[in-house]
Amino acid sequence: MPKSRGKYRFSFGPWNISEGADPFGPEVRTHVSLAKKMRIAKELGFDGMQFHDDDAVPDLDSKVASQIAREAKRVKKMLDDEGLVAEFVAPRLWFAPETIDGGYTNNSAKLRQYAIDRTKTAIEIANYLDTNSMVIWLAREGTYIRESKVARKQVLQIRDALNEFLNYDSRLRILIEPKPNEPVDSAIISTIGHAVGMSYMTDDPARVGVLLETAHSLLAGLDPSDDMGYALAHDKLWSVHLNDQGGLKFDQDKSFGSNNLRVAFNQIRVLEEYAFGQSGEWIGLDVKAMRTQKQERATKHLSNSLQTFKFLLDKVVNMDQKVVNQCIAQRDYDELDRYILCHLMGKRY
Ligand code: XUL
Ligand code: MN
Repeated sequence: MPKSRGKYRFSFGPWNISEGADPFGPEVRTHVSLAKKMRIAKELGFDGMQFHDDDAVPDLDSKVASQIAREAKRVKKMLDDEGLVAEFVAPRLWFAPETIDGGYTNNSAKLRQYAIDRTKTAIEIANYLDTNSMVIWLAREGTYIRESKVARKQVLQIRDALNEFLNYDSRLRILIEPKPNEPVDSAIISTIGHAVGMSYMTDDPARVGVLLETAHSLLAGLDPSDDMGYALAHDKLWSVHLNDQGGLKFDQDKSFGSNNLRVAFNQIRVLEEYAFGQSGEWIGLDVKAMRTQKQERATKHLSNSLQTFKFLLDKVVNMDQKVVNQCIAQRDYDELDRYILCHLMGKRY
């Protein structure tokens, strides 16, 4: 039986076990402590946790450096005790009043400085958690109305901010997570192509890569496996947020493979061809429980996604490459289509 070429390690963030609030209704489940989330991660077979800066140190903006250091070190100890590691820290640049109109691209110089300072604090927290990876989701870097900002300037402001972080910490690696919209109407770094392009604009492109989220590619009308292939061709796909999405709606963060198994299969096919994970890349699952899910069963989105990944990896590894090659040689892609569907459905071909 062929063996998998990839080396897969799995992670999720504390926000992936949530209370179920949405824009139209309040929380429907009670808060689960960080310690309990770590225990759940370990029990479900995950290897690491992802953090927003204030997941690790709540109410960050009201604390002084020594207090931040103390609390971050406590989280590192909790991780150690569970046998988990931190994959990355991401600055939460979309919540504070200072970031209402953007972080690095805010029209106010004082508020842009807030975003820079906050990010430097996130880098410090990453160091305390013993990771040199920082994910930047550019949540509010875009526009609600075009005339409020100048797109070219925004791109350069983001480049300048990234350079400042690269110079601030010589070990830092930055992973840009693009998303085309939500919360803003139109994001300035909206796709993987934009993010890869941005990495080459920085002072040290070797330390700037990307994180691809399935739903974000789908929201841009793109195929996530092709987007992965693009980033992999640049050796810049350093992490993924696997999930799923039912078309051009709000960002749904559905369980991996739950909407379109074949699209999920192809993502793993592309990762496997690259031997993803051999250089330490992670598989993150950025999935949400349905709001209808009861408290005691609100981790199934995580275990389901992990199970689906493993089942589909088995499908990828056991795909009959001879049949595929034959169909390609004969340019009989309708036959290839039939083979793939039979394979996915477990039917005799
Ligand atoms: C937003 C999103 C974030 C990032 C981390 O859509 O995916 O959770 O993954 O900041
Ligand atoms: Mn994400």
